[in-house]
Amino acid sequence: MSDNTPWFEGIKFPMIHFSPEILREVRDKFVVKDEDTITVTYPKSGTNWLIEIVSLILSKGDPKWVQSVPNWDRSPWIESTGGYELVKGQKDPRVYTSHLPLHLFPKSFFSSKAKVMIYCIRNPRDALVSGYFFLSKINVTEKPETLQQYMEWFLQGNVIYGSWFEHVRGWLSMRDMENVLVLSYEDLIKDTRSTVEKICQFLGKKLKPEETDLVLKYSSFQFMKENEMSNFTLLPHAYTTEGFTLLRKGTVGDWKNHFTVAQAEAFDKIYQEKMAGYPPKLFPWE
Ligand code: PPS
Repeated sequence: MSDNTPWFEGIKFPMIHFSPEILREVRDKFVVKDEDTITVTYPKSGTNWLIEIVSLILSKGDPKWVQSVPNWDRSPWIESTGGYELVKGQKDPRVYTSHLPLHLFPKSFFSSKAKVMIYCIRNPRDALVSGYFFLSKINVTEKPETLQQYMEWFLQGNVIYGSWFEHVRGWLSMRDMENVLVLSYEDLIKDTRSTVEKICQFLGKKLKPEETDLVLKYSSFQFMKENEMSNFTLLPHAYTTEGFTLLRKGTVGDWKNHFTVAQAEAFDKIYQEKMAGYPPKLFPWE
């Protein structure tokens, strides 16, 4: 399976819908426009939740859009072959998504201040556990056989989209820019309303309290889990295996149910080394 894996600039990508040619074109030729709204995350950090929230903010809480159009069409992944075509065909203002690390992101983004980007981080331990269960049941890259094996790959950056540490370090270097809003999955869970209000303010959208209520209702874990436009059940069956689910648990700290003490210690050691120098309060996890 790994033989079909597309690699670009030393980073591994999913086997389906990705090619080095498109990745190069996206980085070098795609023109980000001032009106674009872009959601960027390392995989398994709340991407689809944010897509749902942004979609619902744009429709002022009206669920028609999120209940009739798949999330990957509402906010396509720019770096995928299909997503790239969709984004190029979108009417302004465009809304799209990316998991790209900073150095592979469209270069044109960096030449203007007017675009808006939301970058969402998540405790890498939870992103790891989420990724382990997800990738064990989807045929897009090598399937990990055990959590230990996936942890080794994750810590080496030998996973799709590369190292969590490099991704987060790269994008956090943009955190003081006015056009970049850094959020966390943990804050979204802890105080969803305040975080949604923060996003509205950042996007310059004024919602009435009852419209915000609707955003919260239709982007909730339960509604998303049941919405086939948002829960990935529309993926072709050939891509997935029994038990596959995007909305698995939706909680903070699930890693504690899966890491052994030795794994937690080994992870911590590498985390401390790789994330040295950041103010501890920047991250809403220990
Ligand atoms: S992907 O495949 O990389 O795009 O996945 P991504 O959407 O980034 O992350 C999937 C995890 O986000 C959780 N999720 C939610 N949590 C709470 N509320 C809502 N509404 C929600 N939507 C998605 C999802 O359950 C995955 O986390 P885990 O820990 O696996 O449950």
